[in-house]
Amino acid sequence: MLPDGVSRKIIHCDCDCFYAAIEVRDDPSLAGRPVGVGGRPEARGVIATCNYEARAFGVHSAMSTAQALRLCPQLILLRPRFDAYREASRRILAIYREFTALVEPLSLDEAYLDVTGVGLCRGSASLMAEEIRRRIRAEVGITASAGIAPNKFLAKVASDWNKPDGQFVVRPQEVDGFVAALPVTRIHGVGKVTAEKLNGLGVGTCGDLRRWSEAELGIRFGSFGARLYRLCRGEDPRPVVPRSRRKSLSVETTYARDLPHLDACREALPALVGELEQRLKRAGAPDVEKLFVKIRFDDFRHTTAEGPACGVQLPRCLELLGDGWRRHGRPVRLLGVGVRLRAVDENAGQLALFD
Ligand code: DCP
Ligand code: MG
Repeated sequence: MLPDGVSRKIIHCDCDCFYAAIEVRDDPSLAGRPVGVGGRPEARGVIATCNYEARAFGVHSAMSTAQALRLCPQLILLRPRFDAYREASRRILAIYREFTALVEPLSLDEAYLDVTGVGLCRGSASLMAEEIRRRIRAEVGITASAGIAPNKFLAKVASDWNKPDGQFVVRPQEVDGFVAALPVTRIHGVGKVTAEKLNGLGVGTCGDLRRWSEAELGIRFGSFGARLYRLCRGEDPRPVVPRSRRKSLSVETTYARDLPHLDACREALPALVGELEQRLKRAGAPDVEKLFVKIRFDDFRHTTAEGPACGVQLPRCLELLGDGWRRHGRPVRLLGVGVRLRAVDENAGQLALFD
């Protein structure tokens, strides 16, 4: 713990149009032209990311490639090269770690750094961020943006402020004013549904949100309510947790209505599997060793059915679902599907898989 009155210094670093930037770096003839990285339109592919030239046409991550090509017919569409992205990610992480051991990667191109008490750059987190970005440009050949703030929430918001190739600092004495004007949609976890709900309550900014008591927010938003209460005041106590290699990755859903039988579970599975595939792609398509399906029944008993696999295949997931479901054979509250990842030797230069 820090003594009272001393605030933390958190940097959130996020590379600009990461996959696309690596592609343009490796083929300079692409510079200045709209580039998208993603799957084929015929195969119902989606855009993983695109450069800012393509964004000017309205193309964005997670859009179907077919739609992207309608918006921007001259889009240069490239297959992802995950090896190149992982390699760049590793070099970027090594740069971060020269500044602090407290590095928490969020994905291949994004990380939190806690630089509280670090003496480099005269102890200035802003100068450290400048230096980190300069080195990423010089040593990796792409640009990154950074946010500097007293906590993770604000650092992440700030890194978007002057994107691309920029940075923004929220000083402790500026937090209050900065957050008051912030639209609630900037809060991670406030998606479309929550935003609409808040809008219905007359809440557009974090300042508006402060009119609600913690108890009222709890009633309306469950456990997220307490977090909202703190975030709209610019408070986020989460520490930066240095993470080692990710060992598993999963997605799950609690259903508003219990799934009454196995067939209903089978119907619900493809959506989860699709989501898992997306998450894996974002994590750099790591090597899958095992698949698992997690089931929580209406009586809160739960079970996990697991088996070897070399990728995410729906038929295999359905098999595991059947195995798991038969253990209790009751209505289901929650389904999850996930993978265990193959351990790779960090020193062999194959790591860099984080979420
Ligand atoms: N990614 C993906 N699918 C998504 C979002 C992202 O495959 N729906 C991949 C491609 C991105 C990388 O993850 O290059 C990093 O994601 P970001 O959200 O940081 O997006 P970018 O770095 O591409 O763009 P920005 O400049 O907005 O950070
Ligand atoms: Mg990025």
